Amino acid sequence: MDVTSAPAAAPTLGEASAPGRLAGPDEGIGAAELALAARNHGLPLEALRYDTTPPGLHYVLVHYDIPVVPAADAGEWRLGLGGLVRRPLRLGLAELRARPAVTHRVTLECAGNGRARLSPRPVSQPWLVEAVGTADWTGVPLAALLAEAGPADGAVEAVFTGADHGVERGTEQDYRRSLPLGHAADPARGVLVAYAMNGAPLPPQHGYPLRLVVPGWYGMASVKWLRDITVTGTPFTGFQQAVAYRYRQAPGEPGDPVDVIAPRALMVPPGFPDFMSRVRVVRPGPVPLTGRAWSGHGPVVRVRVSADGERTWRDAEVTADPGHPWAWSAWGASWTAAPGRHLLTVRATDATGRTQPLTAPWNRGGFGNNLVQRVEVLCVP
Ligand SMILES: Nc1nc2c(c(=O)[nH]1)N[C@H]1C(S)=C(S)[C@@H](COP(=O)(O)O)O[C@H]1N2
Ligand SMILES: [Mo]
Repeated sequence: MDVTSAPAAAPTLGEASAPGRLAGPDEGIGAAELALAARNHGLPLEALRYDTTPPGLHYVLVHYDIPVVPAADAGEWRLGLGGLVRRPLRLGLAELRARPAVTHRVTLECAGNGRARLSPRPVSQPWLVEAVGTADWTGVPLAALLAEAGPADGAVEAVFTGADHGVERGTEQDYRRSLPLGHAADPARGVLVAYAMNGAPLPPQHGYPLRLVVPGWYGMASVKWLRDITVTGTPFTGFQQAVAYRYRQAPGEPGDPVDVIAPRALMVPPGFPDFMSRVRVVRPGPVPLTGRAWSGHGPVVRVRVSADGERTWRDAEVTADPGHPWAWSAWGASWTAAPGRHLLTVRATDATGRTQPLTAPWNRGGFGNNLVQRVEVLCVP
């Protein structure tokens, strides 16, 4: 008798896979969320000082495992571009590098940024506000590759497949997302097939050896470890497009797609922190307030700061760099601290008039929560 034979009911992937859920009223961050938070790190807010984020300080979000691609094997990597095209392509890194290269400075932000502050809290990667970073991404314009391949009649989307594989809410999958062809093939949208970050090969966690970078859209669109682009005649309905990354109030709704980044300003926390509470300590007198602000809808035209719990506001100076339309802008304001407890708030408004809300916008996935940032400061003589 074979004692190792399977029991009557074979296990299903669903058993390995946690359903999407909301935390209970008093439920703190649990071990599963901690496990995600320990893998996927944010930008330490003091690193907002850098125009471009050093790679180790840029936020990281990975749904499954980081594929291990030794540099010695990267020469074997092939990017396929097929489907509804007249001339399918299969390109190695050397062939991509031989094409005209462009560099775009792009601010990436995770759509789940702000999720951990929601109530009830969607149980997932528990970002506070730090899921952001800005880098100089170098590669080949996606529009140029698509023009080379020549989309055939009836082509509507380009679907991007990463080399990472996992299971999510019971669905086994390669990480995959799409863009409308009109977006993907438009050189003005700046979508890149990137092989370098800040002038060096992509680090493993950011997609080595190849990734997509979609300026102005939340990070989920920028598929890492890119191995395949398929042009299709129907809109993509895969998990990361039609199930995840939708703005929904209730589970059954189709929801609206999560796409363009909503405006947000963040400040470099002033003074110095308490180790555990992270409360900021400053001395009485002038305290410079600085930070960054961005929006995928257009340039940030106004940043306002309040130092009195949002009773009064004043304008910060915003310095946009017209040479980098997809990167965050710097802002600065001065504040004179007096002994006592203070609440600092910062709020961005973009050229379309979109502004950050004073109460958190809630949805089931915890996406796009661009609530104003509030920083508690203790001023001690
Ligand atoms: N292949 C693949 N691409 C991916 C992901 C992933 O899990 N697998 N995560 C996406 C998400 S949700 C975000 S926010 C960004 C994060 O990019 P970064 O880690 O380089 O900051 O990558 C996106 N691209
Ligand atoms: Mo994300």
